[in-house]
Amino acid sequence: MLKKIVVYKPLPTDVEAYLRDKADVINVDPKDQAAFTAALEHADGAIGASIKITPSMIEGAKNLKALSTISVGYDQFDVDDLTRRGIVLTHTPDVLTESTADTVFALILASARRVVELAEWVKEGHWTSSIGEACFGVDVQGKTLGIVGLGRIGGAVARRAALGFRMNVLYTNRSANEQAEKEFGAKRVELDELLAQSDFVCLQVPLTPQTRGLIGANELKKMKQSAILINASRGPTVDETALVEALKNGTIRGAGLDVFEQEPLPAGSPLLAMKNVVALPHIGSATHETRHAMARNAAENLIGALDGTLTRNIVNRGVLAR
Ligand code: 8YV
Repeated sequence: MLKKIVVYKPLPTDVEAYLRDKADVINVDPKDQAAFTAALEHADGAIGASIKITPSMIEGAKNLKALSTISVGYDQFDVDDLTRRGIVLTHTPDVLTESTADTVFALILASARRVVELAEWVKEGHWTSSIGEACFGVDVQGKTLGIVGLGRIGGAVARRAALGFRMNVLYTNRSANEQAEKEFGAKRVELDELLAQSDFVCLQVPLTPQTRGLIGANELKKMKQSAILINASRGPTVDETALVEALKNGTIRGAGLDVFEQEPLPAGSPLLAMKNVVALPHIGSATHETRHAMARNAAENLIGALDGTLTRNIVNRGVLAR
């Protein structure tokens, strides 16, 4: 009998066709939580993204064997609970590394050179004579970039920084990244030293209980007054209230943000009114090519997990040992 798969995010046509060829596919809109939970009750697997899946939502899902998230981050899941239930969780690292590193660099350049602010200024008709100091930004090349969390994406950011922009790279990580040290001259330091020395502080950590609120008022105070904070990881790694204060008081120069405590960013957020903030709508991996590759990868992960042939992209390998 064909396996039943719940699809809770629209998929590219060819990816959906691939799944339909191998399984019974049911599409649901996860905003209708009752319908979503009911569909999961009969499912062997599910694929989607950007929705929290709680233990109570899968309590009745007795056949569920695999969940496939179309993302590298898996903070939407209670991984230990899934492991206890014998449900494999798969994700999509690697395919999004380069486009996400591009987004990080776009934020670095846009914040330093005030690209968004000045482009708006031109469109509003203010460019009436040759620009002066009031429109100047700060250099990126040759500066110090501090990367908090040097994994796959952090490594791709370090490569752009060192080889493309001749930046000095500092980093923190649970373990040393020998490749980045050798190839990009990256230097592993304590967080305090990274904060004190970097011109750009870039967060590249997953959201875990340990990284929630990692950058708060104390950490922002340790940064240079001329420094810029870049976050394209997860919003809650930064205490947003403390960040707003720091940006208002000139504790730091600016911020380039792709992620927020609450997404979409509420219309009343003070960040929206700040000239020294570049705010993007969580576009880290959002290119046609990468989003397609992620969907394809996630679909293959799901089929592989359901037929027991998957060997990579598994978040909770512990399930396989059971
Ligand atoms: C999106 C991401 O959140 O991969 C991640 O962890 O943050 C993103 O690419 C989204 O889930 C993509 O569908």
